[in-house]
Amino acid sequence: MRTQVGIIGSGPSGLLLSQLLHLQGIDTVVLERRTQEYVLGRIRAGVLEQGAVDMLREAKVADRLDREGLVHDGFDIAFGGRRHRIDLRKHTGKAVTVYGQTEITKDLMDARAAAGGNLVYEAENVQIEDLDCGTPKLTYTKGGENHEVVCDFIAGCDGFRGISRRTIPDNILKTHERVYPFGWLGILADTRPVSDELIYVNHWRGFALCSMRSPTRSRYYIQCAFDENLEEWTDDRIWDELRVRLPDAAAESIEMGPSIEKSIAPLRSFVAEPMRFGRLFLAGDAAHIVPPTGAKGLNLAASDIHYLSQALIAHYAEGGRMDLIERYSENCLRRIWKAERFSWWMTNLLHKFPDQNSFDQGVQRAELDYLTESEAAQAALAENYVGLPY
Ligand code: RFL
Ligand code: PHB
Repeated sequence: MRTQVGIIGSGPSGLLLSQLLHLQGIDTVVLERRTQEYVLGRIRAGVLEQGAVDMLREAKVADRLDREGLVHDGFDIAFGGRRHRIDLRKHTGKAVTVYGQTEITKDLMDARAAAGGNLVYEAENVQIEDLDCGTPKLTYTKGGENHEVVCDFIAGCDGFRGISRRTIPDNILKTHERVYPFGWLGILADTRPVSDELIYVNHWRGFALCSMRSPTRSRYYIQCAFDENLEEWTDDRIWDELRVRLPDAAAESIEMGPSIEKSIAPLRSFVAEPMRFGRLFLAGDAAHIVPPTGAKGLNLAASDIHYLSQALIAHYAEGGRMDLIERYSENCLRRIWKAERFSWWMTNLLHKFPDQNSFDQGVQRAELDYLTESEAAQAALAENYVGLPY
């Protein structure tokens, strides 16, 4: 098989890239190692910056998002039993949109299928070959048969555990990492969300987050040990622990119900650079991870794809133009490091750290107090939360 851009991974990064390139007449093949059902079953992000919404509109996959997405002008931070609102609209003139990653993935998959896009699920043992020549190759196995795709470029959109990043030689790739000593236990339930807006909670027993997917579907998280055993968390135990951490009025009014999904996610900050090695590009979680506290992971994937699609479109439309391709890594990383800083800061602000002493607790409390008293501090938080410019 021959294509212009070979894409590994059918998460939001890979699908969005494939769709944007398709709209400009550029041919892609997407190789995904899982089944379509598996990819659609993963419950992940929920909060979109305006930049990500604009990208989905540009990709012509935003009809349902525009109908069903919930526009949020603010969110609450709770500590010491009280809630404090951060007014995103007042401080930035912008808002965020709550719309599940699962829905975005579905909308993109439907659009690719309607356009006859070449998406191969259950592609096993995907390998990148001949990266040092002008036409690199993707090889894979499916149904016991070997296949190969000859490409002009390869986009590694295969997430944190994919193979693309590992293809870049050790003496070229630099990685930077922080692993946090806790995880998030998430529960999804068909119950009315406890609040119209998100509530991020700092509590002495650990962080909690009240989020949602729709007016009838709630998503809640509680901080847990990083090696927590999910089996030990019955629904009742999760609801009890969540209610202990919420301010009283929220704890009393929360609607509980059976979970339709439960999972534990570790928290990590990670950056790999450079994000290009010859004709191979890394995008999204393949290149960087943020702890979910700032809701930046999917949004960073969207901004990477903005830079990558622009570079590839300019290359094909303008006689092999290379400057945007050469600046891809640098352009992405400037924005990525700012989102890394913000996510790390928000994680430190809101979580209980096992080795925190009374001094650390005092500083954390002072930072929370400062945030509620200072318009400037709220404006800085709001500016980062709605998303820095591309
Ligand atoms: P994905 O979504 O991981 O997709 C990668 C795809 O590549 C496939 N793959 C391979 N395919 C072929 N061959 C191989 N060798 C392969 N190896 C892997 C995988 O099967 C998969 O389908 O990466 P992508 O596209 O870069 O998208 C990134 C986002 O998924 C991620 O950043 C967000 O989900 C992070 N995130 C959040 N981001 C936000 O912007 N806002 C949020 O509110 C938010 N909340 C979250 C989150 C992530 C969470 N978890 C579980 C990590 C909440 C949670 C709990
Ligand atoms: C979610 O709804 O899954 C969500 C919302 C905000 C975050 C992280 C996750 O910061």
